[in-house]
Order: sequence, then structure tokens, then C-alpha cells
Amino acid sequence: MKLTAVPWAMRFVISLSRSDPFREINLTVVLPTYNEVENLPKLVCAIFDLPLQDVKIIVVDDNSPDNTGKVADNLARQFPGRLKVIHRNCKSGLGTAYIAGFNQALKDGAEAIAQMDSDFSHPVDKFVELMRAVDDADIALGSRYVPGGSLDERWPIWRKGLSWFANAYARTILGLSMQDVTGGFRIYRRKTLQTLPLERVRSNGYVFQVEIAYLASLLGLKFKEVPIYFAERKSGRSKMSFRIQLEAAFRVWQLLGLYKDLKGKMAIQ
Ligand SMILES: Nc1nc2c(ncn2[C@@H]2O[C@H](COP(=O)(O)OP(=O)(O)OP(=O)(O)O)[C@@H](O)[C@H]2O)c(=O)[nH]1
Ligand SMILES: [Mg+2]
Repeated sequence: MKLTAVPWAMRFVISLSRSDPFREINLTVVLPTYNEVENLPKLVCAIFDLPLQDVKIIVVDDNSPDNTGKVADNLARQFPGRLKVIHRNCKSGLGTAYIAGFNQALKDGAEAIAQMDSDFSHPVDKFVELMRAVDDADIALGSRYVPGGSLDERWPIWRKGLSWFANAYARTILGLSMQDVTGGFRIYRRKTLQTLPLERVRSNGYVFQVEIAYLASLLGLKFKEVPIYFAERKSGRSKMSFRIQLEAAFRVWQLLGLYKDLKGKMAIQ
């Protein structure tokens, strides 16, 4: 039967049932925070307002001097059973914060796990598109470097150039086919995180994103990129430092040798 012969209302129901299963998947968003006291409450509300049925949040706070941890505890009381806080004693880096959040999300039974910055650089309204993408992939990546993706237009040209160079540097050395390997807005299927050898990951700055992208690529995981606009943080200060950039520059070369044993291993069929 031709779809045009089906009454409008029925077509609507058919299209909903075709496109909607991903909306019911239980998703946990991991939010690392260090001094994000102004951003966190607004971001949490924006995430809980998404048209997704079962969303939870795990905040990983490193004893932020601006009391983000206390604000997160208040949010946990406001959203019982939906928001959890992991407190760590001191600033210990983005990579280990994400891994702590991922492990907790897996323990709690999440079917999909998202990671994003807590500073509104990553567009919350792209969640639905990312969820749709991961419905048919192992990882969905918010990408600044595919057609339709872009960086904050207020950034000076040198900053855009630096971001582009860091991405091109890592992609070229590691031979990655993803267009954006340094981006931190991603959704993983549960199975994907269970497959990645997270216990071997040592990168702590933004090169953490590169290490995960490299592992996914070595294991032959399927990824989809969704264009995003990467905005300047809403408030607060960047934690990007020269040390973190240096770590990235060296670590990329180190990764080449570290995972030789994984080359050609296809993990997920
Ligand atoms: N728990 C934890 N969170 C961190 C740490 N370092 C950074 N973050 C958080 O990680 C996210 C990204 O950090 P940013 O400072 O925004 O760094 P960035 O996005 O790479 O750089 P900008 O583009 O300059 O903002 C933010 O939500 C930070 O609060 C850390 O050591 N521990
Ligand atoms: Mg940021």
C-alpha cells in the first residue's frame, strides 16, 4: 500500500512510531564541573526540559571553590532520583571526572551516556539529533567541523585557528576519519562504554576526547557526526591551560604506541 493512500492521522502515528524509540531510551548526562556555579542550575533545567522521556544527570564536581558542589547537592534534592553528585576532593582533571561519571552511569543501568561541558558551549537543543544519531551508531559526536558546524563567531581568528589546528594535528597523526576528534559533546551507547578499555585511559585534559576517539576507531566502532555551533562559555572562566595543551601535543604521539594490541580488533558487530 502506498503511504499517500493512508489517512493523515495514521501516517502521523506511523511516523512517530518509526522515529521515536530513541526518545524512550534512558539517557544519563555526565556533567564535569569546576567553578560552574552560575551555569549548572540553568544547564540542569535545560536538560530536564528536553523532549526525552527518561533523562538523568550525574554531576562530577572537584570541590569547586565557588561552591558548585553545594549547588549540585541542592539540585539533587530538587530532582530526587534524577540527579546524582559525585564529589571529589580536589581538581583532578576532566578525563578522570568523565570516567568516574561513566562508571556510575553504567552501574545505574543507563542505556545511553552523554558527556558535555557544563558551560553552555555545547548546544542542549542538539540532544535530540544526537540521540537519533546514536540510535544507529555506537557513538554520536557533536561536530564543529562537518558542514553546518561552526565556532563562536566572536572568537578571534587565532583562537579559531588554534582549535582547528589541534583537531587537524590529532586527526592526521592518528589517522582518524572523524572530522571533530577534540569535541566534548558526545553520546555513547551503553555497550560502547563497556567495550572501550576505559581503565587504560590516562589522558586528563581535552586530549581525553582524542584518546576515546582513537580507541573507538581502533575498535571499528560506528560513529555519526551531528553539526553543532560551539559557543563561548556563558559565564565563568576556562580551565584550559598551557599544561593541558602541552599534554595534548605529546599524548597524541604516545597514543600511537600505547594501543598497538588493539589495531584491527573489531569490537562490536
Ligand atoms: N570535575 C572537573 N571538571 C572540570 C575540570 N576541568 C574542567 N572541568 C569542566 O570541564 C568542562 C570543560 O572545561 P572548560 O574550562 O570549559 O574547558 P574547555 O571547554 O576545553 O575550554 P574553553 O573553550 O576555553 O571553555 C567544564 O564543564 C569545566 O567545568 C576538572 O579538573 N574537574
Ligand atoms: Mg568550555
